Amino acid sequence: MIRSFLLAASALTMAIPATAQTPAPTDFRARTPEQEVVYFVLPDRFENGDPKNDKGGLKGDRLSTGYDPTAKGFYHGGDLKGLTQRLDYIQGLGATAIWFAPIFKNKPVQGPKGDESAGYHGYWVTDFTQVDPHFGTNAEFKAFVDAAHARGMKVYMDIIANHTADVIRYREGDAASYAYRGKADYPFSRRGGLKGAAINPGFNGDADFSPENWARLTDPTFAYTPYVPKGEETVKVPAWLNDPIHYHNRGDTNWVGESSLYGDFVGLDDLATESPRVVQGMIEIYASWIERFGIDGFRIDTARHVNPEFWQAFVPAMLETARAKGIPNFHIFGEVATSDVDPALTARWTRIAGLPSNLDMAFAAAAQRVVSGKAGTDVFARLLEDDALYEGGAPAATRLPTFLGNHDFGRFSMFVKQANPTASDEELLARVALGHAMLLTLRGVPVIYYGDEQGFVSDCNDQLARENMFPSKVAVYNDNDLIGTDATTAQSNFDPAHPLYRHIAALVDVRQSTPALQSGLTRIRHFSDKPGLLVVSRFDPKTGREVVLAYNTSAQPVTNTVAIEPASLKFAPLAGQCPVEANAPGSVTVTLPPFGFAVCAAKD
Ligand SMILES: [Ca+2]
Ligand SMILES: [Ca+2]
Ligand SMILES: [Ca+2]
Repeated sequence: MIRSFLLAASALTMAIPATAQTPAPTDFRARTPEQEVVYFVLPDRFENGDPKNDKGGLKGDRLSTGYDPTAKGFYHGGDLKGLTQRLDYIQGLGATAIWFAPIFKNKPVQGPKGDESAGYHGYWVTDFTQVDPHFGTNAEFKAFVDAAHARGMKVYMDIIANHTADVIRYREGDAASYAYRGKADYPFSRRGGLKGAAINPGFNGDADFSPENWARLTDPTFAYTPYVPKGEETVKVPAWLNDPIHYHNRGDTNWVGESSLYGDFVGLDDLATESPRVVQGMIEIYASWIERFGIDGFRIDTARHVNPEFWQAFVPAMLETARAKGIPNFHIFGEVATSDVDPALTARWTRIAGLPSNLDMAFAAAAQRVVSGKAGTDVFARLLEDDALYEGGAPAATRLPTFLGNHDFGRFSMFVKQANPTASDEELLARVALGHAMLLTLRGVPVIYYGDEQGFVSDCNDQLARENMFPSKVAVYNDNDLIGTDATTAQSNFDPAHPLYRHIAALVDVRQSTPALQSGLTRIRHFSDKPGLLVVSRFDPKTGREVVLAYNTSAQPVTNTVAIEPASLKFAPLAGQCPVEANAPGSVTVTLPPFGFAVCAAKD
């Protein structure tokens, strides 16, 4: 079995000739966002550099420490020291920037009795000013950032302003079911609903952002009666976060309408992000990480669950702080989550919230459908045409972080496998490789989800898509059949010889030596409503020279004539099988094997 994997692997790599790589700007600060290739990692699941911090300095069983390496929902021991030790591996893949899940101090364990899990993912913050002891110390974070910078690599922090850990409870109801209480039935002006006593006199609603107005909101009991349980009164840092007045306190979100902005995410305390105190507090928290550590960007969690006006204030403050620190190309990208091919949603949030960029959820959804053969290549054509919707238009779309799968939705290989349950290992490898070829050559900033380059295949989404790179003790991970290797997640998987690692590294070389693939705009050339050929052109931003990109999403060979620029008469193959010359000015014939792709640069 392994033999055929290796044959497929060498075929993949052979398709891409070695290129003379243009050196990246020696000053990494000078690189623009679209010049990066991002590697996204969950520190808990990557490498354990220090077993002494595995329990975060806490004592007791897993419900106290959060540590249980046999359970998918608990800490496994990975940390910043481990991440720092593996920078060679990450850089060897071609990544120029690392985005890591939040490393702020979390509530170690939360959830209803019998259904607890740990903050190993980092999204349950209590102390926004320090590193979680499971991951190390602030000094170890500095060592990590400095080590990355010394290699010319950038560091993107994952941040949250929508909520804190679940600490606040309500006197009414049951913690497992705090139903959402909306503004119509529970206005700010009455205690506990329309029949309640008048409270907060003069408060003009939360769309009046003036400090004078917010000074009149003094009583947080309009919907529920919030309180902080004994022993947790000062658990949040900075201290202002411990006062329930700074939260929405309307119960759990049902993800629709008003509750999408105001509701608690399964209990996570939803901040009143309309309040000028909260805006100022969050600006201070995150400006401090830029100032103290000189990081290079933010990925913003749950961005669409915060009112756009918050981001309109927050984003310029962060960019200004970064500029003052000598970081001119600070990148900010939001999570506007959807599993639909819905670029309008992603684009809308660049317009209403002033977010410079958003994770390209539509790209991931399109890649999952198109490369797995569930949809025609027309889905990608439509996606790319909709680039005009973004604030700043198509040039802004070149800065969207694109991805194939992630820690929430599941891995790309899982979608491919689900759509092709009887596919051979060779076919799965070929489709996954094709997906990565599209990710690394189409417009956007490619984000590689850690482990994809080792052929990891998640069983499902969320916890099941967060396998360990270091030896795992989780049974539901270790029985997975990884793509392109006979290895399992029970062993260490930092193999630079894995066919997908080599495939990605080779494509990154092509991308980094071809400016058209970084910031070039796109012209659609060929697509259909069935699996088959997708062809687009991208253009060198300085010379205007064309690069033709072709992908075959079908299991059959394809040949088609394709319209191109009349000036593009001869081609150099940067990857795959390219035509030598045009048929006539304005026409070329593209031929690709099943699941093949080609990157063809017009030349003199
Ligand atoms: Ca550790
Ligand atoms: Ca919210
Ligand atoms: Ca809560």
